[in-house]
Amino acid sequence: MAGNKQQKTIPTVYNMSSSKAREVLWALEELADTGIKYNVVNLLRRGADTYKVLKSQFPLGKSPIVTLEPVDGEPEVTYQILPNVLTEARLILQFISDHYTDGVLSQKFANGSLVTKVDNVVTFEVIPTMLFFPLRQLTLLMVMPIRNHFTNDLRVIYQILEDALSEERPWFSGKKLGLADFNMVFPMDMAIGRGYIELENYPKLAKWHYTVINRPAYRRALEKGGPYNLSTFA
Ligand SMILES: N[C@@H](CCC(=O)N[C@@H](CS)C(=O)NCC(=O)O)C(=O)O
Repeated sequence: MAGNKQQKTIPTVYNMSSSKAREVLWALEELADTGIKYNVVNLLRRGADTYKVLKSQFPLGKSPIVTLEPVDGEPEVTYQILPNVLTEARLILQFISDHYTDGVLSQKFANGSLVTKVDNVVTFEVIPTMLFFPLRQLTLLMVMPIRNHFTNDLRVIYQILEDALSEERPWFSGKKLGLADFNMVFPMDMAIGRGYIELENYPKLAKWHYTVINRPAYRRALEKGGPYNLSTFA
């Protein structure tokens, strides 16, 4: 991400383990080299107080949530619904781009389709695990065709993503890393982590993901945010 702006607020990221909040930590770590400061509150998905803490910041109680602390005692600003509180990963990333970087990062590719389909597959996989014999086995038989239907649907999306990348435009944001890339990482981490993609069929997508997960800022975000396991959701 390009440049730095004078930082007027210090964000605190409420980061639940194995959640989309990691995208936000990655973006902030990319900016840490330009002097941007932030705090992180780590919460375990299955922690006793996790949802209480999240809901104390925003009633929906979903991760990520970001609160903003003015640097020079400026008055609170309502960007969304509550003063100095941000929610929704995509909007948080947009705020980071608008407020902590020089240039407005363009959002050339929406992750909406991918994240929705991946979530559908996860939902149908998780339902049987919440039941006991014999319902678990019966439900498994019922939901597997639906799960497979969504997995097949994903192939079209992967191909669109594959075709969007090239030597000249190695990032979803274009020539340079940007918002679209931060938005894409969680659903791609999930698709790869849960085995919903045959990466060998999508070499450009595979290279994009490999490049992302080997960036020092992404690695720092993994260290700072604690557990990030999208197959067990620890
Ligand atoms: N649309 C929200 C979704 C946030 C969301 O669903 N977060 C998940 C983790 S990735 C969560 O908090 N799940 C806990 C739950 O649903 O109880 C966003 O993009 O930030």
